Amino acid sequence: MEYNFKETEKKWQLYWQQNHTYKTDNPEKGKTNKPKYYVLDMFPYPSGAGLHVGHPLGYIASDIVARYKRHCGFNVLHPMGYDSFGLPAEQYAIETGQDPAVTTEKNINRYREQLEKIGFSYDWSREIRTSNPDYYKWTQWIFLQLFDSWYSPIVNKAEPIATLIHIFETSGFECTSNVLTGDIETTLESFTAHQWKSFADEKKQAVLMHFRLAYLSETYVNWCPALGTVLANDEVKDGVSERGGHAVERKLMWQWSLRITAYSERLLQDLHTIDWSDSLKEAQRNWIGKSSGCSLFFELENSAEKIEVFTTRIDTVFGVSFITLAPEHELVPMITTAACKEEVETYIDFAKNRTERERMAEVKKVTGAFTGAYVLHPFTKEKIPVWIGDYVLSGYGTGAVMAVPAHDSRDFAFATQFNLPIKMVIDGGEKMVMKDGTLTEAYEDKQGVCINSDFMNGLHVLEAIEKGINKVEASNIGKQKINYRLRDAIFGRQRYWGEPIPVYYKDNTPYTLTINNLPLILPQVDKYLPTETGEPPLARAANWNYKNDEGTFAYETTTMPGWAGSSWYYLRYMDPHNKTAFVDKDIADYWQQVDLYFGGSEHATGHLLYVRFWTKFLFDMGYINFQEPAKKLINQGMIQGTSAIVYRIVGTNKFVSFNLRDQYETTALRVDVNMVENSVLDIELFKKWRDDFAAAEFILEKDKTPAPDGIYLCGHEVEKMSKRWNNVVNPDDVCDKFGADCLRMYEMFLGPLEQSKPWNTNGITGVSGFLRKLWRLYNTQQLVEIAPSPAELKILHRAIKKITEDIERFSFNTSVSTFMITVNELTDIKCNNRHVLTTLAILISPYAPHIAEELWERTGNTPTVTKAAWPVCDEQYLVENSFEYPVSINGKVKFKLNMPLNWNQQEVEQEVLSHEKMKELLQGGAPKKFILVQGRIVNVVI
Ligand code: ANZ
Repeated sequence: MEYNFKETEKKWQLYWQQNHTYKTDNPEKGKTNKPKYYVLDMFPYPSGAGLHVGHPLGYIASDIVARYKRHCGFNVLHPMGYDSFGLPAEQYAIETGQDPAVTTEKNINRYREQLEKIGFSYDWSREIRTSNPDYYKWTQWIFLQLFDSWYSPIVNKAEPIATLIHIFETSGFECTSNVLTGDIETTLESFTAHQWKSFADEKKQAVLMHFRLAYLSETYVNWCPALGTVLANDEVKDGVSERGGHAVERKLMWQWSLRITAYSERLLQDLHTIDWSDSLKEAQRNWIGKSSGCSLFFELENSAEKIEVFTTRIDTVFGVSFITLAPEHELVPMITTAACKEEVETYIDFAKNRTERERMAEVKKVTGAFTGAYVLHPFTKEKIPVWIGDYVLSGYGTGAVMAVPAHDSRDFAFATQFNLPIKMVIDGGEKMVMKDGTLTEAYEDKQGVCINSDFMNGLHVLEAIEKGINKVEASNIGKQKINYRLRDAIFGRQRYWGEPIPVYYKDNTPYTLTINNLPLILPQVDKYLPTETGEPPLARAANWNYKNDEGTFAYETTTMPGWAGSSWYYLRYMDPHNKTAFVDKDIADYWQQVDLYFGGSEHATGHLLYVRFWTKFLFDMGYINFQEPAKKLINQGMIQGTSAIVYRIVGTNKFVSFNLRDQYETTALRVDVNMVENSVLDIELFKKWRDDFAAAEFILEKDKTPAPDGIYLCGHEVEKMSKRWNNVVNPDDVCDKFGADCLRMYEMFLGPLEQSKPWNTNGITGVSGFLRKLWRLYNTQQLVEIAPSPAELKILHRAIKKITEDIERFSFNTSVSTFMITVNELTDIKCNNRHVLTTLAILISPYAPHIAEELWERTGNTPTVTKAAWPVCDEQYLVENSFEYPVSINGKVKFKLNMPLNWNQQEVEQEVLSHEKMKELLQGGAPKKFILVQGRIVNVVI
């Protein structure tokens, strides 16, 4: 009887569903509970396209670990859900007028169906959807907590805003001290406790806004007119929106932001505590971008104002030949002289439409304008011109640089462009690129000694930096400073399909709702577009207002960004139906961090930074007792598509096969990969694929089978799996054709999990053949209930050892080969031992759970194999108990003979001398001496 995967897979999927096999229990109070293990996949955004074979790669790996850990006796949390708010659903809504809630639901159903087919062991009773009001009630609640908190530099953690109010009430605020502001830049003026108490509520709220972790402020944002929304820095790639590739410009707008920058240092330091890949940690480190240096004030000529710069290279201060301000710098309008006004304004206009990234990336295109103003050098008192240039970013440091063209390449390019002086102050010896005694490019190395630098002359760069900072502080012209590149996270989107921000406005002052008013349900609107006056779509909602005793107030109309719901979802899975808290504290104490998190590395500076930030905040507030969301993280590689290519002879409807294509002038065309098997095109399907190919003709490879007509061979290209390239392979189709177990094993077999690799179905038949062979091993002979033979035990325990080690180190591809070898060896020795085959069923169950259940049942066990204890390797069976001795005569090896290692001299001698070959060699003579070196050699002296 052949293996019928269709029947088997259906049978067990139904069984699991009906018996709630994968339901995970929360700990019971007062009981000793099983140890826990939390394994999580990044939840998908349910797009209209459904899953392709690349998506399940990580899900299969995590499922193997989840199943394995259950076998090992852990209480395993392995949930799945949907990140269901977001732009694509909304774009679709705009195009078709359909409610995104409806299309999202439809997409989710399709995802669920696809996931179920692959036999994942998710506890579906814990499913969450970020767009579900029961869920986003708590996303909104976390927003309220952020709004009601500030980051206290005194205790170095977030605290309720009430503690700050208390400080204001008792001691007021001193703007020159950073006791309360820490690293936060603020324009807030000092006030006394007495003044604070006299402030109107509106004023108090405005002051507190400078401290709240969720705050409203007027900031420059990446505005994408085509999408009608603000985008986060990580959603802008190469100056255009990551989604859709639309132009992005800078715009000053009132925005909600989250003060992630308060956590910069902790986000950086705690990277040491987690087991994430080095490249991912490096990406976060760079994104946070810590740099230490100092601030320095330059006094303006003929003015009481000063320009403050941030520099990491105070050692070069005597090389400053101009100052560059960001075009947005607040002093620009004030200092620009009448003569320069027009040029400066034109330039500001030009710079406005360029994103930060463009500005940083375009080193070659140097632009700027002279303000007409001068500052005085703090040490030499020399007059130095002030320019504006958009290579200086307004949001970084102080938005102003002291330009040292000899030692900074951006300043060098600027000086060259505008003919400004270049003064060398570091002697880097031969490493400097010179022509006629002048530099041809900036010498940027932090190596060399100071020259032309007054009190720093002769010092090495690093010594000079230290001495320079000391001098600056002693002279009261600046101070030591640490800067982070990380920006606060903009939290409002001018879009419909997101969580409403639970805020209403009274006289332009925002007030938050209380928990009793949550969730603030996303209202229905007539269109998913901005209003005629440019307000976000929520402004269209009829009768959508906040009402209390004082009156009726308008709600905030922006919604939360796509990353809000995913910043805490791992906590909700622990306690998904809790109506009174986002997660019960005891339950969170039990499950703790995610032990193993699988997901793509593209989330390095988005989701993975935000989820760390929210975790730290919730920890600070005492809601959870851990500071990092995931102990270990694995980035699975991408599965690329293998596109299939046919070659059309130019000007005809004739297609030439791959090996013959050089004889013609052709154009390449990507065909649907589902019409191609082992590179051979199914011509009939191709003709039906598109009307214009119905009458297509073919030049075939005649020498290839099947004769006599030959075959059409396609060419291949490895590229992203996408509808655009016709190379999408759907997991449902693979399941229908080969079965889910085969898909699972094959995806693992493709290669190391972390590597990207092309999907190539050529090898899948091998895995499918293996499963059939496995089936036959259990189904050709009557199973026997006797003690296993040493040979059987050896094969079995070797497999136990190898598979256990493989899973422990996430090397899933090597396990698949081990299974193949094991099944071959057991087949060779005609194993029909019930004990051995029962154990093998457990071993394979994480990888191929359906067939494993069936084999487990057929070996006389009661379901389900998923609950069976993981077998333990007994090393004694692996010990070699026989040896293939080289048998020599007078030191020359004559033949080999396999003998048990525990035989004594007499037994060995008897066996060797009675062997046919030996008798032949001795020709009746008796040996003079018989030498045995145990486990090594036998030598017969004649
Ligand atoms: C003088 C100098 C001389 C600098 C020199 C560098 C080399 P990181 O390490 O990235 O923090 N800078 C400061 N603020 C800036 C802004 N808003 N936009 C663009 N550039 C800015 O870089 C710090 C250095 O970047 C600072 O040190 C400043 O240039 C520049 F030989 O000051 B430096």
